[in-house]
This record gives sequence, C-alpha cells and structure tokens, in this order.
Amino acid sequence: MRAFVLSGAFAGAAVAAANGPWAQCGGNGWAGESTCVDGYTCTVSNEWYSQCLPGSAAPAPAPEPAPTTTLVTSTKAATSTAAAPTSTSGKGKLKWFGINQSVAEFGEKTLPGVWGKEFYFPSDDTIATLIKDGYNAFRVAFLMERLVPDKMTGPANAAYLANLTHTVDTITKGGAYAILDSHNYGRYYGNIITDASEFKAYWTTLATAFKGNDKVVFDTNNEWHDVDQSVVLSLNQAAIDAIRGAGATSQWIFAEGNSWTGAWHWNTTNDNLKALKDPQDKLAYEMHQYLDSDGSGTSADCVSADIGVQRIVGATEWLKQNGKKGIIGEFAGGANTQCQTAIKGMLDHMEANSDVWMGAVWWAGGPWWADYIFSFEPPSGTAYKYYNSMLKAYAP
Ligand SMILES: *[C@@H]1O[C@H](CO)[C@@H](O)[C@H](O)[C@H]1NC(C)=O
Ligand SMILES: *[C@@H]1O[C@H](CO)[C@@H](O)[C@H](O)[C@H]1NC(C)=O
Ligand SMILES: CC(=O)N[C@H]1CO[C@H](CO)[C@@H](O)[C@@H]1O
Repeated sequence: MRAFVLSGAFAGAAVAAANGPWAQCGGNGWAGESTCVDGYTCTVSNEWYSQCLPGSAAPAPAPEPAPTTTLVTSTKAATSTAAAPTSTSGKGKLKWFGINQSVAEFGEKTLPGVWGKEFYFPSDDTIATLIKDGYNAFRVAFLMERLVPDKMTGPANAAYLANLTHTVDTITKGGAYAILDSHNYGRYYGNIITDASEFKAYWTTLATAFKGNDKVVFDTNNEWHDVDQSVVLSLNQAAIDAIRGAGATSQWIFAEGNSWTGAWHWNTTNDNLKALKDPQDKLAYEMHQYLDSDGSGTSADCVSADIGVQRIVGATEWLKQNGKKGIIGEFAGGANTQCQTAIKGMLDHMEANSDVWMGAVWWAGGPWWADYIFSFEPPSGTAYKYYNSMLKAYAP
C-alpha cells in the first residue's frame, strides 16, 4: 500500500528522491518523503509543518549591495517612469516596509474552495525577489473559514495551515516579517463576529501554531466595518489576550479598526481603541489609506499631490496624543506622477514622525493580480515597475 501510494505520488519520477530545497518534509498528517537533498535539513517549523532548509539552521540571504548604487544604476530604475528618490536619508526610520501578499484569501464566495482554482498561495520566488529589493514586511492574507473551517472554536485545517506555514517560513527565513492577516472584515461565514470567547479560541489556535516564530506579526482582523464600536474593542482585546495567553509573547500585534480601518477618519471613528491593553507593550494600530476620492483604492487617480499627508496627519496627531504606535497596513496609488508625489509625501511624513509611525505595506502583490492597477508582483506588475525604485528607498 505504501509503495503504491509512493509510486503514485512520484509518478513520472525515476526514483522517489529526497525532497528539494524548501519543500515540505514533515508535519502532522504528512505521508510524503521525509529526507532532503544534500545541503538541506528537514527542520520543524511547527507541529504541522517541517521544511527542507539550507544546512541545519537556515541563514538569511546575503544582504543587497549598497542601495544608493542600485537605485541610480539599475536597469529597473531606468525602465521605470518613476523618478528615483533624491535621497535615502530615511533608511532605517521605519521598522517595517513591504508588500501585501494577496491570493490565499481569493475566492471568498466559495468555501473552502479549491487550491489552484479559487485560491492559491504567494510565490516563493516573488518573496525572494522582494526581499532582495530590500522589503522586510509581507502581510499574508488568508481566510479564517479555510484555516478553522467548522466553527471558530474548532481545530485548524492541517493542509491550509501547512501551506500558510510554508509561506510564513519562506518570508521569515529570508529575514523578513510575516504579518498574518485574517482577511475577514470582522465576519465569519458572512456573519459579524460578536462572541469574544469564540474569537479568542480562534486566536489561540492561530497564535499557538506560530508562537515559536519571532518574525511573525499577528494582525487581529482585516478591515472591520459596520461593526458596533464596542465590539471592535472587545474582539481586539480578546485577540491580544489569546495571543499572549498562548505563549506568543515576543511578537508584535497589529490591531485594526472599524470603517475599513481608514487612517483619514481614525481619530473620530476608532478613538475608543486607545483603551486596548497589551501586557507586552508590542501593539501597533494598523490603519489603511488609499488616495482616491472615496479612499477605497479602486481608482488609479489620486485626489491631489498632497492628499497622502492630508489623509494621515489626523492619525499622526492621535498616535502622539495617546502615546501609541501606528502602521499603514495597506496603501497604494496609480502609476502616475500625481499619485507618486502624494505617496512620497505620505511616506516622508511617516519617516519624519517615526516616533509613532513604524511602517507601511503596499497593496498588493500576488500571482493572480494580472494587470491590476496596483499589482506589485515582479517582474511586470504595474506598480512594481512604476514604484519599486522609489519605494525600496523607504525599506529599513
Ligand atoms: C497546499 O498546497 C499543495 C501544493 O503544495 C496543494 O496540493 C494543496 O491542495 C494545498 N492545500 C490547501 C488546503 O491549500
Ligand atoms: C482629526 O483629524 C483631522 C485631520 O485629519 C482634524 O482636522 C480634526 O480636528 C481631528 N479631530 C479630532 C477630534 O482630533
Ligand atoms: C482584495 C481585497 O481584499 N481588497 C481590499 C483592499 O483594500 C480595500 C480598501 O481598504 C478593500 O476595500 C478591498 O476589499
């Protein structure tokens, strides 16, 4: 039986060979080959996932050569229509700077959906390319219903968790941060989540799987909207309590707010969230900000050349007044000079206020974005081509 299964799994291959670089080699329910090719060692990530990593402890990839030289001379900068930034003096001001990775949450109308049809996972090559470009933060979107399918208090789906863990490990072994984004808008199977103890159970499951990885960041939920403001507060607190209670004490937590977590109205809409308490004091408020007229990120046009700063100054003040930290977890603009100026203005403002702003993450990369106006998928995504030379100057 075992031989039959193996010959099926390796149909077409001459031998049932050891796993190649980065392949899965173990984890609960894993029936495949457990050895790795020469130079790689099967290394446990968590109980669901072991992976073939270089040597016995995977080193981070070699650092990129001096960024100023790259910016001025790279052919990417030359082919891009975006002007190279004039200085990189901001280097290191932001702790996190990177790209959302969006595809595992696709097909949300079809649950659980089929891998390769409704949803997929980010590309390892893309992550490697973007890390080489200097980015150090990847917000990985996925769905709660796929990770914990039956009820929020139930166990994780091993296959989806293994695939998510693979993406997370690819990011963090490369030296970058993986922001775990339950892309659910405060809903589970379309129903607004209200029960803090159920939400806490979900978070205990998720945090337990990743508590051993310091470079994971826990993002409470993507873009709450039309949820009672007191529920947004209590569920965020439940997530924080669950994460710390699970033993994940070293990681950062990003709390999102109501009304799609917009920075432009944060100081009025989400003022009550200043009451959140994290015993580890590693909490940042994750806001999103798009620069089109309705702030939805559906148009390639930006309202004005200084709309970026205009839309976040109120949040900057709020963070300062309340002694809090913030991150822009989604931002984007079209490939045009007005948006480019507006985005540069916003990021420069964040660097100038890096006592409260800790980072920013572009929306979005992912292998299924095709010709999307904001696609940051190398090598040919619209925004990657236009914005990479400018954005990477903000990477730490
Ligand atoms: C996980 O990824 C593998 C390919 O690596 C795929 O065959 C499988 O269907 C995926 N499962 C889920 C639930 O994502
Ligand atoms: C909120 O921020 C805006 C700027 O975006 C500012 O005009 C307004 O006075 C602030 N409101 C409060 C309550 O701080
Ligand atoms: C695919 C996806 O989740 N897109 C979201 C990106 O962010 C905007 C605005 O914050 C949301 O409205 C989209 O749904």
